[in-house]
Amino acid sequence: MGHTNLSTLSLVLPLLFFSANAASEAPRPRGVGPEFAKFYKDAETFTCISNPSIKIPIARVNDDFCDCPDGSDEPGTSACSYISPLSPQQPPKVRVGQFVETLALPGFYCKNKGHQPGYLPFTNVNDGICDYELCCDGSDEWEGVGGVKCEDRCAKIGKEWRKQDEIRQKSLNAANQRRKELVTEAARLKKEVEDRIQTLKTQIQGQEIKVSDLEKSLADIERAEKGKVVKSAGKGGKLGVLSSLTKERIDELTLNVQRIRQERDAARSSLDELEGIMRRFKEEYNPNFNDEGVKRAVKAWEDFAAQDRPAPVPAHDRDLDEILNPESESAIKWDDFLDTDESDVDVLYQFEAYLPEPVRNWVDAKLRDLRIILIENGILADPHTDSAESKAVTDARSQLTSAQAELSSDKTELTNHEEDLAKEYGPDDVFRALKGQCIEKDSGEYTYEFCFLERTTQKPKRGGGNTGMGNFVRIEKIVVDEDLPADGKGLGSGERYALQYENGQHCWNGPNRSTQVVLACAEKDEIWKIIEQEKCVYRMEVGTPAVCEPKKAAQGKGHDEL
Ligand code: MAN
Repeated sequence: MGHTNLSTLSLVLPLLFFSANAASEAPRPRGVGPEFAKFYKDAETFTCISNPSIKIPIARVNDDFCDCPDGSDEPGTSACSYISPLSPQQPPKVRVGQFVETLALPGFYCKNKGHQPGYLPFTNVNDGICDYELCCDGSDEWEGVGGVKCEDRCAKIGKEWRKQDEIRQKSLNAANQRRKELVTEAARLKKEVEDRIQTLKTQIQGQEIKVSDLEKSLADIERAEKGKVVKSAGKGGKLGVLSSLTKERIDELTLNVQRIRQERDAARSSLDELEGIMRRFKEEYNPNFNDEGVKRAVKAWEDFAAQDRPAPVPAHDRDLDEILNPESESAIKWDDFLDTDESDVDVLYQFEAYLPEPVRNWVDAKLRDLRIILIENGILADPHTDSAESKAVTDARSQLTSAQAELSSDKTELTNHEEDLAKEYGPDDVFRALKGQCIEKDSGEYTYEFCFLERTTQKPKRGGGNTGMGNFVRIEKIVVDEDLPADGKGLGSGERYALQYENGQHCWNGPNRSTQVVLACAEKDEIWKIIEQEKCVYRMEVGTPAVCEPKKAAQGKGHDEL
């Protein structure tokens, strides 16, 4: 009994409780249930229940002849059994304009003392068969048709039924208890999601502020960096460029002066040598030879020597020595200009150093701002345009990037949780507690697996890959009408929850596999049956406490409608 479809089984016996005042009422005609007694009170006349205009003498009640169109004058015989039975589940089919009468009574009332009273279809009254299932007291065969005599078996049947009912009730209670636990667990899981959403929302608020602070901080650092001067020659402001160019030019000129001085010294020594030669020539030649060429040469030399030419000034040479000596006092200290952290503007505004500290700070800040404005407006060169990003900027950027990544991952998680909260999780959200839980059953060549709200799978027993039979898409409510098997492991009749799984593995020459999982109340999660309704379209029948309905089950033992 442990795995019985409990809510359905509780409706198997169409039994009624005795009404509290049944014993005090006057005796009723045969086959009349206590709730219809009031229609049979008049000692003279009977009024057809559904057709009050038709009245008959009381003697024609149960005279085995059908007088009333609703059969209410024959509660204890089968005389009116040809009339459509009163069935709340299957109302009579009525064609437009056609009046089809239905029975006013649910059937022949069996008192079934010692067990539960019940109604038997009128066709079964006096048909020569003891219908112990519905009429354990045998009162349906009161006429003894064909000599049949039905003993009263209610004591035995009632005892057995009560025993079974106790087991059933225990199982039902256990199922309901399990369902309660599932609902509690589902609520806890839902609360967890809600709490996480709250945490994420607060976290996201904080992260948004953090990101905007870091964005601002990065912009500030980038801006401040623009105000700094680059050390390398030629890249700074205009003064830096000028210094660099000047140094190059002066180095070049110095080299040339050195070279020209060497050439001058060489020329000077050649001239001295030639003058010496000429002097000796003049002193040593013989004027008596009267050589015209020699005379002309001596004359030219005398003229040359007589010319007034400036003598070298030693002071000029000293000046040149000074200029060419990089170690001299007056040499320019290029490193002071080129190898400095200070910007052009800093250099220009060294006067700050003479100011009192607060004023100096103020002036410094203003000057930095001014420099930034000048850079941003293209008046001063931006020293950083073609240099690598500074560590401060890189660090600020990486902090910003990781804060942005955190924010975006939290936002994604929040969206997922919010979508989850909006999802359908069945009555009392109960399936939330079962999501992802799987059960299996062997059937034919395969083991079938069903996972709540996730997927269904076909696993070949003789090896090979699994086949996806669909992924969960939605919860549906469907009406089923099936005979309940003796062990109760089936759907029975009524509204049932069904989980629809679609888009499984594609079926060769067919659709993508899909599964409808129909659920009915049971004490434990269990696959009862798997059918391939058409090629690659499957149906599973599954028992689970998740779909038990405590209220209905507690009323349990009768037709709800009576
Ligand atoms: C496999 C199984 C069957 C299905 C066929 C269709 O054998 O999935 O259930 O009918 O493929 O080719």
